[in-house]
Amino acid sequence: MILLALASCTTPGLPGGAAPVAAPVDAAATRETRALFASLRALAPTHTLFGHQDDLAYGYGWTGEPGRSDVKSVAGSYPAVYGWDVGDIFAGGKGPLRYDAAKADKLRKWILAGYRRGGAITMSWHMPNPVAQTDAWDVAMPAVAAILPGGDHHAAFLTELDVAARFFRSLRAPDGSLVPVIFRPWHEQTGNWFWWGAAHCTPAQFVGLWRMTVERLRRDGVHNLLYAYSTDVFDTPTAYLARYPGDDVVDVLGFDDYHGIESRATLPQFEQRIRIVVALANSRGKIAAVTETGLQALPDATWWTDILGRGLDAAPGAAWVLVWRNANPANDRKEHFFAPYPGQKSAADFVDFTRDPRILLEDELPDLYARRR
Ligand code: BMA
Repeated sequence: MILLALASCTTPGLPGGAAPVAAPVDAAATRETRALFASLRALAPTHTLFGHQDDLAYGYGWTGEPGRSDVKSVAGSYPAVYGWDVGDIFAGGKGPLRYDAAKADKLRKWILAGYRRGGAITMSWHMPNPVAQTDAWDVAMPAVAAILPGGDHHAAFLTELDVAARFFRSLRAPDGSLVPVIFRPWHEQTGNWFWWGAAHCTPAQFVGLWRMTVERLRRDGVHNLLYAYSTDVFDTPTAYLARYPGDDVVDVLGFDDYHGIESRATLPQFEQRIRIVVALANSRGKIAAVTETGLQALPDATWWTDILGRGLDAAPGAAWVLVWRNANPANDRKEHFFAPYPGQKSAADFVDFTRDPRILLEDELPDLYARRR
């Protein structure tokens, strides 16, 4: 049983400066959202929550089976963090974003299920290129300038944010509380594969995009979000912060890293990055996290303890680590999975990894939302 001393959640003073305020950036954040922020800050020095993208929706060899989860099938518990994508409230296919009530309803149910069991929810957004109306990877058509104030697509873009806002506001649990969501928009912006990536807008435009997003969601009455800044790989604190939108609009300092975590040979890169992010987060009163990682198809039987566990050890302080989704090869990409399934060669090592007292699955979580207080 882990007891959280939420009151002691302050940060040591910065040398020569004032201690950063450790609270969500949204002064009107809901009670549960504030509690989640405080809980993750309190846990992070000693515990890392384990997360998995799309965990409840499908897995290796199955789709849409209520209650099923590859993480649970292997390790006996659901993950502590559930990753989802805002894109899943829209109909698939090219063209303008079309809200799909049935898809949104499914997603809402999975989100509520995880929240009711005590898990944390994080959402990325692979938003299709809003000018080309294609997909998030369409970098041929410049889009950021067009959606900023004064751009041709500004008004249409705000309307799309409003749809996301309505979805966030609809995440109401039976106890009346709104599910806090760690929102991770415009992720991997240090890379060039998304239309919001480094080669496709200036740092000032990126910061403008971020701030416009936060302001619009607030204007829309959304107060159940923590905002996660989530780069791809980087080498220095300066590179990490190159497009940082500001301490007043970011709660979580995260990074996505599929490269440094590949093997013993690359691990020093991951270790360097986690040290940088944990130090920056602590000095700013923020939460540090490994917002995406994984080894596709897990060909290394001891990857969990030998590589990921070792990497996390380099700098204790990541509040969570999330691995990417387990595509069902029957109807999706082949061998595109990042958590083991029963019988997979790294399954036993995954169990060892999750048994480490520092790594938390859902059944080991304290009350993240201060429900009993
Ligand atoms: C990628 C892959 C794709 C997927 C996308 C958004 O990394 O997993 O198959 O469509 O993320 O979820």
